[in-house]
Amino acid sequence: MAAGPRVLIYLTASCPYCQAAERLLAAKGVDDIEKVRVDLEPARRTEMKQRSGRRTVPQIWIRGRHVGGCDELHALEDAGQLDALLAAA
Ligand SMILES: N[C@@H](CCC(=O)N[C@@H](CS)C(=O)NCC(=O)O)C(=O)O
Repeated sequence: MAAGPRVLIYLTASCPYCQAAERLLAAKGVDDIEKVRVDLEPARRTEMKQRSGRRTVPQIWIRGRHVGGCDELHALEDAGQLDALLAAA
């Protein structure tokens, strides 16, 4: 059993890129998602920047691997790699 959630996403409530990423993950049937609301928890935005080296939301980790933002998530899907990444043990 993998430790932690399958997907970790730092996001805000009003960000369209965050909503698009969530829609893709929902379409993939992913329900094991830890969501960190950086608009509600500014300290976690700092944490997100330190962990990812990025300042934009969303920032997404799949099984502990940082994949980037919404565009990178969709690029993985377009490349046919997202399912395998989500399924990896
Ligand atoms: N290419 C990025 C775009 C993300 C993006 O622009 N997010 C906006 C909110 S919707 C943001 O974080 N803006 C704050 C900033 O640019 O500092 C992605 O695909 O995730």
